[in-house]
Amino acid sequence: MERSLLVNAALATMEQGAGGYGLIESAAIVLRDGRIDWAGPCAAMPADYAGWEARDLGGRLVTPALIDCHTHIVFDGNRAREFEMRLEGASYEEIARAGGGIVSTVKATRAAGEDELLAGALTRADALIAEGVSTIEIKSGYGLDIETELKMLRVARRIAAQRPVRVRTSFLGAHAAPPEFSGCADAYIDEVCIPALEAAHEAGLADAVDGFCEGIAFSPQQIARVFDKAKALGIPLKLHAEQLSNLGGAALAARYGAMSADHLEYLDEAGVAAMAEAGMVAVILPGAFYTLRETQAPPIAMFRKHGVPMAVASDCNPGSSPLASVLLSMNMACTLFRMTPEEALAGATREAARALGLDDTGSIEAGKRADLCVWDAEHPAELAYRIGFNPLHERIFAGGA
Ligand code: DI6
Ligand code: FE
Repeated sequence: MERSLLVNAALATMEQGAGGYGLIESAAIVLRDGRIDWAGPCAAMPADYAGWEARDLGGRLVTPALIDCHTHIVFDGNRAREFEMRLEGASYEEIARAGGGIVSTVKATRAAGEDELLAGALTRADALIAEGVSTIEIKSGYGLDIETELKMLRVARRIAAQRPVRVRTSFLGAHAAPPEFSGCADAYIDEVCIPALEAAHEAGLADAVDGFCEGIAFSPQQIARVFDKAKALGIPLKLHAEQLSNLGGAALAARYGAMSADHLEYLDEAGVAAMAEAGMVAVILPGAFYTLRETQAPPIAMFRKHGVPMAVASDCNPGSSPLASVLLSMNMACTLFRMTPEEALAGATREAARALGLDDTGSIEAGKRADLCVWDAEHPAELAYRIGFNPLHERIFAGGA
């Protein structure tokens, strides 16, 4: 039996309903076989644990480990030239329509060997792990042919075999129409996307299905066809929606019972209400908003009003969010969108877990996985407040180092 007793910690349990951060001063946490056995004030610790050897955390802050619930970290190449073009005045959409954007990453990703792709993805996974991330959601969507979509998902799975981190995959075949299907998005959905989804499911490579519902990508009708197939296969859904315009993507996702809709800058109140009704999570991605110098912020006040939980993630990708930091995403969510540091931390822990359909992580509670961060910080607001500092003292993954 693997067990440990951590004492003299300041906990931010982030437990639902505990109120705020769920702060517990002078706390102890008992870890057993990769799970949290007990957490609470040292003074209230059950006598059964009293004989255990204790490790003193010196009063440090302990939170649930961070969860990055929206990334595209498996890709090859980079898009620095597009960054320059945008600075010279071109828009993200113009670059995409001229054959740059997602399609340029598709070319590089198709050409890369599996080991090469893995090596690149590991550098980004390592950056996330170094700041306390325990679970990373990773999307396909830079293959856009059956073989390369599967290759990306296999690489995503290999990350979890090579590093102490949990990976959840999302099949994102409906990310863009590849050049060979330019102007024939419907044929791409039928001939590539749906067969690739079936193959990914067959190989156990798709924990969820995602899509990009946008003028430069797919219409709600096209996304609905992918969702129909995913539903038939019993795979949970997510959707990139209302990032650059309002096509009713979030409402479509709500009708299909999706776990989350992501981005959402252009969402209106009817869409927020539809998400609330369906019990969805709004995944807030400030890295893309910042990189594209967008001006319309997602409707944070309306999410609060309608009780839609908000997650925060990096959207790490080579085009719209070349950002491998959840801490900076949290800071941006506060500074750019006026989320509170408490919402930002909940968004990168409890609500991120919810956006992935995981009920065994994201808060410090008996029975949850022992995925924790020990920070050189006194108060949890410090995590969103600093820029470019990494206060992580120690990451505990499944009870171990
Ligand atoms: N929205 C995004 O922000 C990323 N994908 C998406 O659907 C961007 C992908 C890229 O530009 O490579
Ligand atoms: Fe994305």
